[in-house]
Amino acid sequence: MKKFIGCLLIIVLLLSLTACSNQKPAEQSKQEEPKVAEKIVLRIGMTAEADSHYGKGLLQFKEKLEKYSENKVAVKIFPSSQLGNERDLIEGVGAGTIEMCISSTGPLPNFSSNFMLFDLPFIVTDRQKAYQVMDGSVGQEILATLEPKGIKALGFWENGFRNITNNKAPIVHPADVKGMKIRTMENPVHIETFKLLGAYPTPMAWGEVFTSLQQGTIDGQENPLVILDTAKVYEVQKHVSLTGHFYSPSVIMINKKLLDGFPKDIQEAVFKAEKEAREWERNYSSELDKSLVKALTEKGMVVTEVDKMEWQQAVSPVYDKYLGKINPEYIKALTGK
Ligand code: EAX
Repeated sequence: MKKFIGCLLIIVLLLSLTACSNQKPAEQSKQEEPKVAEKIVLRIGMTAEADSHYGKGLLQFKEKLEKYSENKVAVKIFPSSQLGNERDLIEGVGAGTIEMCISSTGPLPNFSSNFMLFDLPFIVTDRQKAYQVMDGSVGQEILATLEPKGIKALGFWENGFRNITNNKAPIVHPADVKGMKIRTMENPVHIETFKLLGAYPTPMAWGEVFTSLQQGTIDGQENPLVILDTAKVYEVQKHVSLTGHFYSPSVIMINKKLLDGFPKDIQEAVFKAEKEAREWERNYSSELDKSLVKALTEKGMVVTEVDKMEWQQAVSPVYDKYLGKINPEYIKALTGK
């Protein structure tokens, strides 16, 4: 019996020893692993100001993404062209020198001509309809055309309906812009539209516009009311006419390779945060248009109402030149025609 118990003890001892030696390497390799994965830092550049609709929308994106990723991602927002103008930002995101940006669609036809759909004057009259098309298959198809440039475009946000400002006199009729030097975005359809009206369109990056207006090298420019307010355009421009001639969406983008390399849960967090922030930003932007007429008047601007039908007729020949260059299915989705 004693012998038997002795043998049993030895077996138990041996078994526990092998168990120990089995555990050891596992424990060792655990210790060698890096303790916490490095935090992902996403810098987002934009030309608009921190307190603009983009800026406030990006704050939503930041808060949500940091939360959904359980703080594995940190978002850093760079407003006021700090990381460059819109063309530089888009190029930078494609090349991977900047992780993310938000840009108006203005310069995007230089990267993919499909974006010209939104540039035709008065093509968007109802923003809800525009949101539907942008979030639907047409919009997603257009966004995907940036992928060969190394860019994953996450969604369309809103810049807004653009209105003409100038320092000379109230612009009421299309003929009033004749001979005026008007800054436009670097966009072929926009340039053509102002040429047609007899103005001298001056394409220029946003970061140079304030000084150019101040020094009088240009007479006017065009932008949504929120930009006039947040970039303090009212300090250098007296008149704004509510032409709403172009609808200006914006696109939030991320370097594609970077996104593709993220673990699934981080990718999901990016998509979820973007979608929610997009909805927030659009709501905020559309609400703003109502209150800003009063705010800008109080800041010294003279706000002029115009007959939009008259403007629409005056710029309609632009369609003859560009309709053939835009997918007719896209036009149909947006206008029903
Ligand atoms: O993206 O360049 C422009 O006029 C844009 O509307 C502005 O920077 C916001």
